[in-house]
Amino acid sequence: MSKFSQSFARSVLFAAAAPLAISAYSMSTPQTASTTNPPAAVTLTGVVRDFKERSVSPGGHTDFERQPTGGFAQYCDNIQPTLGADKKPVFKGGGWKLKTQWKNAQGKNICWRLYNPSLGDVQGSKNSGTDTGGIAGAASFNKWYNDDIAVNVSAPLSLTLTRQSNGTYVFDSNTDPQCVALGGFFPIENQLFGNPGGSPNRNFHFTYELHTKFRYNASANQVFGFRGDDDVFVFINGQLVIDLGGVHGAIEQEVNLNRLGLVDGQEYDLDFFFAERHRTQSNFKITTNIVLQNTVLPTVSNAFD
Ligand SMILES: [Ca+2]
Ligand SMILES: [Ca+2]
Repeated sequence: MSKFSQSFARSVLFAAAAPLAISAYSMSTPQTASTTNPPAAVTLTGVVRDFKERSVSPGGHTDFERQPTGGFAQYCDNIQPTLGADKKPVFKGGGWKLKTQWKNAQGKNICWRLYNPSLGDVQGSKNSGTDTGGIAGAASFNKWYNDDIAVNVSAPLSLTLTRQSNGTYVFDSNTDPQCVALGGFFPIENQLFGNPGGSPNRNFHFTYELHTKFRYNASANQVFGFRGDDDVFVFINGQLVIDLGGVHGAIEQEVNLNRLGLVDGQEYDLDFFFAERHRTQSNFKITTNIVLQNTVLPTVSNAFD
């Protein structure tokens, strides 16, 4: 069975508010952060927003299939380091094209903001000058994760993270059967705005947001990692901890929660924002040993028949 919904079948939960609910959604009671009896899978429900590329008129969004001035690459520091009061990321600009990755002592890519030489981190480097990474500005970025009938259409979308033998929870478009069959992460294939043509003719150009919470366990070495393309921004406790901005191939970055000054045993938010902006690939992999729980689902524009 696929780990994400492509069919948007009706479900009881969303029948009143959103006919385009998803078949993979679980009605089970919320998971608890028990480490003695961890769930075999965690299903998270977020909002997918479909867009059309910038060359489509009318209705194309200027940031989709926009090549950054400095070329296709990872760009950082274009988003405000603190999540907006409305729980959405805020464009800042003044960012830069990454030259070499910031890494932890284990050689894993980390967010430049979390660099801590006392932990054995390796300092990365940036190219000179500023570059927004193919984002026109605050007004255009604001549409990425907000409904606007002029440029997007939204619907609920669930992802199921499956517990591995090593205790981590994974959703990976490289192994999910439905993704493998489509050649990548295309959860709204032939849905919403439909496929745009081009090669391959998949429904590129969409965003996905997830709002979750978890309980911090200081002794559990809790880690959240993402690998994919294009932009990904992750906030924990409202602070930017993964910054994979830009239009690029699959890139990995992870955050260890012990870096963040959290209070042991307290509950925190993890807010996740993804954007698929460019052919010809769409990759998406979450790896975490955190038992994430759903929080309030943002509203969707497809909430009517
Ligand atoms: Ca699209
Ligand atoms: Ca892409």
